[in-house]
Amino acid sequence: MPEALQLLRAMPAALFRQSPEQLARTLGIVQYGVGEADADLHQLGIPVAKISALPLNAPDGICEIWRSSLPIHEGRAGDVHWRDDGTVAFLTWERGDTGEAALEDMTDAAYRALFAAINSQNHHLLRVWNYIGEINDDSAGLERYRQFNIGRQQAFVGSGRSVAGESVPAASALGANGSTLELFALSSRHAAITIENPRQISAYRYPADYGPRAPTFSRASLVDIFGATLFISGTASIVGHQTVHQGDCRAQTRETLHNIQILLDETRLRHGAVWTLQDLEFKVYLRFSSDLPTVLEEMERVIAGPAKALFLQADICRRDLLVEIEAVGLASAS
Ligand code: 3EB
Repeated sequence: MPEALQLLRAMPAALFRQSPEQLARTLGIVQYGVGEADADLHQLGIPVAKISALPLNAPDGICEIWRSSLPIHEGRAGDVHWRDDGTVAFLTWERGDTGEAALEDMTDAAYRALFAAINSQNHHLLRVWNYIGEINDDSAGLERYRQFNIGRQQAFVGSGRSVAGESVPAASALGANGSTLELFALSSRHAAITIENPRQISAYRYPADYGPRAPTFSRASLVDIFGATLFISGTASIVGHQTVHQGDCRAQTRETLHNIQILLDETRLRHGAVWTLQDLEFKVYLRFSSDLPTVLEEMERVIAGPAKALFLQADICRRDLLVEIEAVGLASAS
């Protein structure tokens, strides 16, 4: 009986102590921060996404490990490296030296490569994580997050994909160091159901105030990976399309968790899949690491207990956002 998809966290050094059997069942690794094990991790032959967002309280870096219980196949196409267990795949875009390429073109190329890899497996795109160097900086008169949105939407359209509604993946888009783009994703043999938040305008319908092309992501995606599995997009203190509680990190955290609770309510009411805030695996991005105690306190209060969470320092795509929270609801292993 195959078990559900697993998500583990470990120090980079611990990855070398995995048994061959554990390595053989590892779909992909995400390494946050920079640590001594950096170069070596690639020797494991597993797709590794190196994300420069800094983990708080983990000076040596921290890794996320996506693990399966089924035999795994490995693949490469262009700059995309993936591992697939027949139901779900972890994919990374591994273009190292992107030199002087404009962000819009780099994003377009990355997404086209991702789509080509996914199409070759007859998979559906479930969830994308995007980390954009200097995300809030302007160049050529346009904020880099907005340039990214142009390139992303262009790749969807150019690849014959819809930029609104059911097939749009869940996503996060955060800042990173340098001028590059770091990207990893999950895809599946099964199509996902997308979930929108009735308190928020769908991001793919945001007005032009937020850039010439709307962001192409859904608020959450729900898919059957040996049990219902929920991917909640990066969620922020946004109501309608507007940021609320500017300058107040505690209130932004509360509003964000409320938005996540609404997504859980929608998931339960429309699709009968039940998670509580206590069940979720969170990833929390803080613009200022000094806000950590405030965010921790507010999360514990709202969640009524300790959250399973990884905290990272990263810039957030709107300058007025201080915190963004994403989550995964895993299927309970039976
Ligand atoms: C928001 O709700 C906050 O561009 O892929 C959250 C998740 C955000 C994903 C993306 C952006 C993205 O608009 C920002």
